Amino acid sequence: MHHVSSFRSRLVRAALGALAGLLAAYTALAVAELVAGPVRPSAGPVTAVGGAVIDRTPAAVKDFAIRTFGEDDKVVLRLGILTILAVAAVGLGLLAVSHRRAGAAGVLLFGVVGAAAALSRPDSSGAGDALPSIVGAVAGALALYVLAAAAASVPAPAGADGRAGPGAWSRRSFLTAAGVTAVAASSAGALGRYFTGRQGRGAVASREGLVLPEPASPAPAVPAGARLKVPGITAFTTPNRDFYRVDTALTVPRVDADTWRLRIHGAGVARSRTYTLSQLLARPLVERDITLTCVSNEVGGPYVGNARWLGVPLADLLEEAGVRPPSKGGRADQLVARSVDGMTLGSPVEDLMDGRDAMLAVGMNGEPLPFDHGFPVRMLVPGLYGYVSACKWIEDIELTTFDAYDPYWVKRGWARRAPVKTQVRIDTPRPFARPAAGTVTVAGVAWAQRRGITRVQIRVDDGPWRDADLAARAGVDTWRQWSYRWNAAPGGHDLTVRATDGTGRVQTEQRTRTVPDGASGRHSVFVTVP
Ligand SMILES: Nc1nc2c(c(=O)[nH]1)N[C@H]1C(S)=C(S)[C@@H](COP(=O)(O)O)O[C@H]1N2
Ligand SMILES: [Mo]
Repeated sequence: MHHVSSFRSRLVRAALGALAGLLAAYTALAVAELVAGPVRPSAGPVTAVGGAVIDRTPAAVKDFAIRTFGEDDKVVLRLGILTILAVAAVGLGLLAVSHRRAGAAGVLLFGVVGAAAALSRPDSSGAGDALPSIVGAVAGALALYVLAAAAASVPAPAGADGRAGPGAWSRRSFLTAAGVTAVAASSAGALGRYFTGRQGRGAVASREGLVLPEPASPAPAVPAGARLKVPGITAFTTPNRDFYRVDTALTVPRVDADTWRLRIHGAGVARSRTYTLSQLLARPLVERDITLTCVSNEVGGPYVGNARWLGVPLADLLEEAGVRPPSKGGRADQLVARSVDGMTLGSPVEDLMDGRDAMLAVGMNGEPLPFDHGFPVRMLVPGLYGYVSACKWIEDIELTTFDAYDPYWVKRGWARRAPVKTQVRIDTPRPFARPAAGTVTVAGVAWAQRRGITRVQIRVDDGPWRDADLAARAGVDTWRQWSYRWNAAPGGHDLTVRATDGTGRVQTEQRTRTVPDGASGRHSVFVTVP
């Protein structure tokens, strides 16, 4: 009898301790959110730690995460962090029932980790970024201290060894304290989200109020024959909602276009300049269909899209600023674009000024850039992978050299220079499809930005290479659809494709990984014809 009650009372205390730990963690996060909200939402502990994890992820692991979780990788990361926090919170809660100070100190330690993460982020703006984690942790530690005291003094049933000291709290007092903590923390969290939301609403209003000017140079018409009507083929123009998204932002920056500025400065810039969005929009704009590709795209992968972009020609701005390409004696060979979230991307100045349609894009498929894709302004350079060119939420352009500065991805093992490799993808049939015997239309898209696609060939099993039918050519900077009518005989078959670019070069057979400068090799799909 005696042992059973003592065991039960210990169990109750443990449960209350665990609850105290979880509530303390909840309090810490909510208060941190309240502090971060009005200042800098990305300095909140979960976002900061998640960002710091992303920053430190080696190229290969980052690629693995993107491949495995797709664009849900950030949700997975966030859930992972919250899970670890919950487990730690329960642990600290149990500890705190017997060692109150140690438990509270543990919470403070987590605050230090969060603060360090926030300070280590590339977008950190100084010591203030440590505040959300520190203040949150102090609140969490206090909550744990008080709740653990209440949990520890819940009177044990008669005969148990846990003496209820003078002034001991009853179980009901614990529940009251817990309830008060929960309500206070929820209110803090809600207030924090309100502040964050208010900033976001300003940005949303500025985007909704933005009227894009007509382009001085409209996009050349896409020939009707450039869009094939094959079921399952990738659309020539990717709708914004379907456009792939790759970035390190755990919370998508919501930039207010009315207060946004772009600065251009650095080596060879006669006088540094700052532009508002209205100033950029007052310039002659170009509109172009351009295919954007991510270096993390596996052979046959989904991280490529084609949109109609509206933007300010970048070369004009650079020339006005006095910048010359290295081939004309310019001092800077690298342009480093920096975003509001601290991302840095470096592009060769020579490429930006060689006549291609490098631009500061403001429009995507007829609307202002979606927030996910860089509102209000992003860079876009045909022929270069996104990580060396396509800076979203851009706010600063610095002219420098490749010797002097390594941007974000280069520091993490990716190549300094990365022109897009020739690739072709089979969209239909899907891998392991079971098409009926007879005529099967095999189709997909091929891209080699700046060079264009002149030929796509397909091979069935070990047979000869046969020419696929190419859709009409829309331009060297866009992908090109293709199709092939295959007379499918029963059995298992490997379908392999290869493309030839405008220089006459056939895409290499050699398989490489995405790291450091993009995957090469040929896409093939296995199907079974029943
Ligand atoms: N600010 C910022 N810009 C960025 C990135 C980023 O992480 N942060 N990722 C780059 C990469 S790797 C690619 S492939 C493109 C993707 O652009 P999208 O998300 O609009 O498709 O954005 C580029 N611009
Ligand atoms: Mo990318």
